[in-house]
Amino acid sequence: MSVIEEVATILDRAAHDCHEVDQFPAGHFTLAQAYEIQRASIARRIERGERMKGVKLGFTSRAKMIQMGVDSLIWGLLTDGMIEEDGGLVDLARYVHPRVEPEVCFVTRRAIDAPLTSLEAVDYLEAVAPALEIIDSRYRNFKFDLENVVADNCSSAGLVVGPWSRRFDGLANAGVRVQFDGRDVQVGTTAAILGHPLRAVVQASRLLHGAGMTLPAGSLIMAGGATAAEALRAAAYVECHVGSGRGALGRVAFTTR
Ligand code: OOG
Ligand code: MG
Repeated sequence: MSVIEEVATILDRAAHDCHEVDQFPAGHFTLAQAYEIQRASIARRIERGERMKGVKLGFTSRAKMIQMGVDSLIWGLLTDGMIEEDGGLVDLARYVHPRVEPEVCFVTRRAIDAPLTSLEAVDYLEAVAPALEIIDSRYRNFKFDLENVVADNCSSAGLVVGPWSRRFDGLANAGVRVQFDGRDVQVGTTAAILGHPLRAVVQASRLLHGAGMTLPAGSLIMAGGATAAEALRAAAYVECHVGSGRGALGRVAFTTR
């Protein structure tokens, strides 16, 4: 078996059965192979009936880079099997050691098949929403280096998307607040995401182009965590507000059990 298939099988099984595995030793695979492993593990999910839903970016904010000790932009693939309902109940038994982070999610209006500029990006988008990403590294103690986290599909596990709107103007420097049971656990701003969350769309378009992939219309693009991630615990009401006042993007929430 190739290293791609070997690692993809181990990581897919860990995600599917909710157990931790050791990081692979440095040099076990290259960064380019890590992206191949990511695709091979997604292929297994597709074989089980899941559908491609879009892409996510990782380490688009300093807060995330510092928390995890990785300072390169990364990207992963999203499937419908990862979607949790806004306002719903999230069963932590589906996860290994989940954390939550505040994000902004876009849905595309046109297929993205070429690198876009910031000016063009909005034309390709249908809507934007406040979102919460539930990340869940399959590696022991949530510890990894760049190659390992990419192979593990950038810790992708769950996502909760709030109400869609076309308030792209309100995105530049909107306050971001994550609360557990009404108490702030993380606060930040959307400006922490590459200076402006629309830059995440630009970056996604470049990365997709580099990988020879087209993102179909109707796909999600998760822009990356604006603050450090927070460990989830059972029986918590988790809420995220993005923006305030009339231009606010709104809120998204779930309860854990
Ligand atoms: C890797 C995923 C990073 C983000 O938004 O920066 C990510 C991790 O932190 O486990 O999703
Ligand atoms: Mg994220």
